[in-house]
Amino acid sequence: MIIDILTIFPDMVAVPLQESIIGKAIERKLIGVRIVNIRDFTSDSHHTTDDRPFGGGSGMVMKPEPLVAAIDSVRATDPPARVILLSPQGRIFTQEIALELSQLNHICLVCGRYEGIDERIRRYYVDDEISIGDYVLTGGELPALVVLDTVARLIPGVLGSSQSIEEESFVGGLLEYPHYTRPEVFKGHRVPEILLSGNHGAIRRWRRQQSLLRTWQRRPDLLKEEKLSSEDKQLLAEAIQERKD
Ligand code: 9D3
Repeated sequence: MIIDILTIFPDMVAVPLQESIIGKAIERKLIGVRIVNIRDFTSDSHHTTDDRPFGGGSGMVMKPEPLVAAIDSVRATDPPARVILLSPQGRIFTQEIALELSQLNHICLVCGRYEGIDERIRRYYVDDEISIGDYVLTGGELPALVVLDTVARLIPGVLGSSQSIEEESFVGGLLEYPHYTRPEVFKGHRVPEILLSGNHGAIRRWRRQQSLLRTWQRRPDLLKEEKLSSEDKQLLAEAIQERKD
């Protein structure tokens, strides 16, 4: 999969991509990431990427010409790309959308800046528009990294193979159970005794119960009655009664 990032702040996205799992995936050519500086597509001596809004008002608008030249430059490369604008007006990004994007061979992430881009670009050059949530950022660069990170880890080989099986169960699934590692006693706080018991059946039940309880407490919107088995319902009822948290 090729992922292009179009931005006027290439330094803002470059370094995070060198690190950790994504850095490894790029090294191993499991994904190809190209950072395209929109400013390289300006033709005036000041390398202008913004201009004042028609009709007046405060703030600036991204000029169409450099943006379109940058989009055309990636459109010219195979395979055909889905051009995605990161914008507060987009559909809210979810794991399901990440799964959808991970099936594509080429995506082009356009990072908006200033008050936004000229509307004609959105209408005639953009295929899809994504927001990462209802809060105000300064531009689309961090959202582009969020989308890239989420999509890349779904590409076969990017994560260890064991994780892919767990993946399916996340979408609309439960929150994780609590994790513990050594030492057994940390500043006087003990690890739950059951995790040291060696009783794997009991441990599996306890973890499932903790997942159910946490989801019920923190994210009741994720708890779909019809998705719970009768054993789940029993475990949850018991946890609620015993305040097992
Ligand atoms: C003062 C400007 N805004 C009125 C509330 C409009 C506005 C324009 C541009 C607000 C933010 C931005 C910059 N943000 C993004 O480009 C952006 C974004 C975001 O702010 N939140 C969540 N997802 C995204 S994706 C791109």
